[in-house]
Amino acid sequence: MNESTPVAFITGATSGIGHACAHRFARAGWALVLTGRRQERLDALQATLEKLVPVHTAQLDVSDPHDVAKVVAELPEPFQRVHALINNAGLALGKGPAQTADLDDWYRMIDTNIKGLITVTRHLLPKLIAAGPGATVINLGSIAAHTPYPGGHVYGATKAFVKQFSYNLRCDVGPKGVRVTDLAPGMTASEFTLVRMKGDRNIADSYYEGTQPLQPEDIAEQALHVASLPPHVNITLLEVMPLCQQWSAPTILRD
Ligand code: NDP
Ligand code: 8X3
Repeated sequence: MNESTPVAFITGATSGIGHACAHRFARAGWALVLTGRRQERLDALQATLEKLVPVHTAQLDVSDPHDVAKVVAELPEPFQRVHALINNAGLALGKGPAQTADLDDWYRMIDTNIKGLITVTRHLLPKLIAAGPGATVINLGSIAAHTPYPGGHVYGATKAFVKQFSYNLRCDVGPKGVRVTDLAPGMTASEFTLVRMKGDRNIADSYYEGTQPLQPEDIAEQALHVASLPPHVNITLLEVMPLCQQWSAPTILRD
């Protein structure tokens, strides 16, 4: 692998936005570290994308700190110069009211969207700083970070964390040449709703009916753009919504 080939480390590359980022960055010539829990999907990605660029895959549950430490420590030498970290692994679980929510769902969202994201970030920061200037951390936020909705409770709160963490992180690593972006999509057609609705395909499919949601490729295009800008340009927050969606207006709450 050429010394100057940039490396992108993507979490949650097995589906949706992470999967689209893997394809888009490969087409742009980036070498890839692709991670996720589903090994068979990592294998399929490797078989396809290795035809274009060097690819290293690692099964990784971001909520397991030991797993994260091991995967980063065992990165093969050419993949250690990480120029872009795409902190994409994340999920929502449940959309019922807070008072009946499953606490285990809440803990899993926090363990994945917050604890997982900060753990991966902390382990990779020295490598990003070494690869800079112009290295980039792209954290997948959401419009849910600032738009409350019924059933949004902990999911929206985890994404508010992602936004503030991104801003604070930039204060520390910016002077070291590392950019940080909160990439915040609205409704994007992926496995997100299927996961949120615990595998209920009828609800998941009907969610997008009669709408034109963003596609994961739309967000991947933005991620590549953010990571490819001149090193002195830092997109701090990039919110992207489908034209059919809007932030909710204040509404009357009724029991
Ligand atoms: P998908 O469900 O399609 O993909 C989620 C990815 O995250 C999968 O690859 C999954 O891989 C991975 N993942 C989940 N939990 C873990 C874990 N514990 N460890 C490692 N990987 C994990 O959803 P999206 O592509 O839509 O979601 C990607 C990101 O975008 C998330 O952070 C989400 O919150 C955010 N987002 C999504 C929006 C949408 O409308 N879809 C809108 C705004 C933000 P595997 O199961 O193999 O581990
Ligand atoms: C996902 C977007 O609006 O479904 O982050 O919460 S939303």
